[in-house]
Amino acid sequence: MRYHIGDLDHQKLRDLYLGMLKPRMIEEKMLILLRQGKISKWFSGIGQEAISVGVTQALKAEEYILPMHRNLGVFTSRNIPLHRLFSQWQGKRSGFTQGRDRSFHFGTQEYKIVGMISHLGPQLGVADGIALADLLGRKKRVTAVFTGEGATSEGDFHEALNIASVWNLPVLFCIENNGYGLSTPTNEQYNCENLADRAKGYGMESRIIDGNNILEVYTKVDELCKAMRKRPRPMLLEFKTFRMRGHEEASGTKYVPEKLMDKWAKKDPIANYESFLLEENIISQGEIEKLKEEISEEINENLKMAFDESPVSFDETKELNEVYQYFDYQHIEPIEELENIRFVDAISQGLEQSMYRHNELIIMGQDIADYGGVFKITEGFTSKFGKSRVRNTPICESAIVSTAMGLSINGMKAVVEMQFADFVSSGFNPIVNYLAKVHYRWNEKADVVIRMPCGGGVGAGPFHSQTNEAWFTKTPGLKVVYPAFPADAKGLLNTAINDPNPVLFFEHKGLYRSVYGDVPKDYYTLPFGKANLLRTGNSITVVSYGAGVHWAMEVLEKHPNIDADLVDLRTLQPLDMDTVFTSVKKTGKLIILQEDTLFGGIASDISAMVMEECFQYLDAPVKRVGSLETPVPFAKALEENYLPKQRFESELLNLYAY
Ligand SMILES: Cc1ncc(C[n+]2csc(CCOP(=O)(O)OP(=O)(O)O)c2C)c(N)n1
Ligand SMILES: [Mg+2]
Repeated sequence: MRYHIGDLDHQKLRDLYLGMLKPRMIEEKMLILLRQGKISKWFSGIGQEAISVGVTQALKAEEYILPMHRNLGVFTSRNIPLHRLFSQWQGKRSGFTQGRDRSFHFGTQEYKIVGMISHLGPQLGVADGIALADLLGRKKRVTAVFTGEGATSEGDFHEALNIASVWNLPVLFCIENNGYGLSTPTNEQYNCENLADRAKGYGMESRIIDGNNILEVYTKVDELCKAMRKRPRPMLLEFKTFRMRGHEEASGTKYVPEKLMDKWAKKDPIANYESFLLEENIISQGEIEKLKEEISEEINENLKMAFDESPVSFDETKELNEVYQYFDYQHIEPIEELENIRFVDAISQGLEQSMYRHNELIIMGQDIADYGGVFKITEGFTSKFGKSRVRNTPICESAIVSTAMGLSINGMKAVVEMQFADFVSSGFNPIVNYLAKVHYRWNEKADVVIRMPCGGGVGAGPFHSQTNEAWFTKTPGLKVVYPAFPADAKGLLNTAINDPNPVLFFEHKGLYRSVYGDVPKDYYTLPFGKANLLRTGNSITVVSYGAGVHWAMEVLEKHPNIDADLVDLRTLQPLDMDTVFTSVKKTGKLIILQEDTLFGGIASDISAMVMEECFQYLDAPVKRVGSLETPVPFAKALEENYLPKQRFESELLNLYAY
């Protein structure tokens, strides 16, 4: 291996050596503990230390770094106290996730490290968001993110690189090409010579770097970071290296040809560099021994601290309370001045007033800038807030949701407009796995609202009509809002934007231009988790939300003899069951109307909870009414019969007569 010292001084040369030695020695210790059954899974970075250490040392302490599962050297280079790492791996409280997640699946704002989720790819988009926040804040910073060569096959990789290039984000995309993704060799993973070559297709620069040569890694990355801080732009780096151990320790390396192992063993980044330093008299054998002793002592002391810490104990209230970030709701009472506007205008107004209120709020979505979005909700926004805050995105829902997550990590707020709620499936993974779980895992907020123009009755067929709230009410960590009236839509959207937790905000397209209401002109908020009793009666309780509320009102108006309580839920998570229980205890009968297909929807859970809480008050079985168990059809005759409006009328009459 050839080393070029360039203008690095002896101290730096020694720092780089020490930087690699530490994670190697920790790993060697961990492998022993693993065999003794004292820690769980282990992903080895042995042989790849030069990349983690070289890149981290080239970054400034205030620059974010997003490592993967083989980057122990990132954590040690940021000087995290080792006992905290050890506690993390043992699932103890002084780790970073209080026993809630394992290995390197955590982040820490204190050390500006944002760890991975298992799904690999979303990391890349999160880096985009962090870099975007730095860019908008005119901070001359770089964000570095890691990926293996295997994960470059995920769509997230393509999406994140494309966004970074289109938006000129200073992200250092670091591919560690270590020959395998689990057991899959590179020739079964991709069919190009170098992954770095892909940069050309995204319109960005790239470099191929010998990932086993610490001086090459450090000097090249350092030089690139300096250039990117001056002139922000993304960079794709392909580090050629090799995975010297199994994917994780239990899975072995039988499938790796021995010759390949031998070839790469000769390129060990630490052994080679150590010989070089000795030859050049930059370090002496004695100093090396002393360093090793010191590290060994540090490891043992810190291990003792971690082992001495008692295992986590279960506290149900604590677990439940920490799924969401605490939100100190500030009620801002609407001022009397009202205007009669459409549902769509109310949303637009809320969004606009929130943009004035929160300078750190960014809106992203397809065609939302000058075009104003397909529903024209952001029409005119670019002239008021500029294109850097009202951002057109490429068609890439997954990486945009991840970008929103990154903005939040770096101190901003984001609203993402799904062009249609149906398309959220392309951004599903980061919503349910990243945004939803991040607070519970490592106490980080996901200050993101996802706007979801949804719903049927508009003759738009299976892919532009769904109301898919049940995909999200199922997932702890998300809040789900579903207003039925303009005034609620505005007040709840304002609250959603204030709330630091991830909110799915459903807007029924059918209501956009058909429903008018008196809406306070100025800014105001409405609380989550408070249903609205729209009309009162003693004989039957009707519960619904969204367009269903309007269908229920229509049917009830047609049958003035039915004296019903009508409950508009307004938010589905949190869900105001108290209002439902109180009503059912009074009326003794409950019918729940939801637009979505019936099975597995929120109506089923409301029904179950009412059975559990109010059984002795019920005079009839709880009735659920929803759409037919088919995709949403296009033709009028089919869609009319798919939707539950007509069935609701007959079921209401049946239950009333029961
Ligand atoms: C979406 C998803 N698919 C599959 C896996 C299982 N898995 C975890 S790591 C891995 C291999 C990753 O290979 P690579 O990106 O090259 O990283 P390396 O492990 O080599 O560092 C696989 C298949 C996963 N965690 N997430
Ligand atoms: Mg790999």
